[in-house]
Amino acid sequence: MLSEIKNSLINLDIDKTLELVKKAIDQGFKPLDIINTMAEGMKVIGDMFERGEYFISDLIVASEIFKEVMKILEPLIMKEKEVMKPIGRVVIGTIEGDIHDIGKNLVATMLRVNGFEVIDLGVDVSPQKFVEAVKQYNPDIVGMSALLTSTMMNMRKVIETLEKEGLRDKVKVIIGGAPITEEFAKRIGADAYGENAIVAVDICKRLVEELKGKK
Ligand code: B12
Repeated sequence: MLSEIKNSLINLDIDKTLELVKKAIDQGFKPLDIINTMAEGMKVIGDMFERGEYFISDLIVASEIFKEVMKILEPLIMKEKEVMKPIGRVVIGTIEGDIHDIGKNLVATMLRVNGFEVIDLGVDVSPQKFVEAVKQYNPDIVGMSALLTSTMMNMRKVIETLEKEGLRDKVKVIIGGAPITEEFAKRIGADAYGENAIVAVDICKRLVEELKGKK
């Protein structure tokens, strides 16, 4: 069933993908497993784009399908959310020059489900906008997403701007996105790298604890 979902996404067949996702839910498949399958499919589509087998218009269709599927899955995931005092506050956004938001949205959803308050600044977020949000919302964590090798260096600019404004010690910084690595995170002075939305939750919990320890 999951491989059928992946294939119908790769074939850019929206009707079939939505039908299969609904069927999978009825059959008891976990929303998170469906999301992981969809993410694998997106990777294949990206590779096909790189090989010239798919065009930008195909990527747009694929992301629309992903978003439609998330409209079905998100309420199911949110239902599992426990009512509790927020564990911490996260300001998140896709870095300047970059409009990819599927992964960033997934991270925001998983954090919310797990008790974080999330302020989502959207896409193409400038260093100044990140800094203004830190001043306005006083978050524990700043999360940044980048999908392009040409934009990932803008993450360093955000960290530098936070330093200049004297805000760097007040927040923890976590970064992620397909081209990002642990090594890159260290190099630009981020506190953590999260490979996917699931591990991001545990890392953010740890970062909040570390921040509390400092206060
Ligand atoms: C869909 C897509 C698009 C869509 C985006 C729609 C949208 N609303 O997001 C559209 C069509 C708009 C698009 C445009 C472009 N794209 Co594009 N796109 C993709 C594609 C196929 C999938 C991305 C995706 O959604 N993946 C699914 C999600 C779930 O995975 P994810 O984003 O990696 O996120 C997970 C983790 O990385 C992590 N994560 C992500 N963010 C964060 C943040 C934090 C804090 C943490 C902890 C974790 C985390 O957790 C997520 C969930 O587990 C990728 C291929 C790929 N392999 O990534 C190319 C890809 C990223 N795109 C690429 C390119 C080149 C472009 C364009 C420049 C094309 C063009 N010529 O115009 C433009 C750029 C526009 C811009 N300025 O941003 C290249 C980048 C190459 C490079 N090395 O830089 C890729 C890799 C395709 C390829 N193989 O060539 N694209």
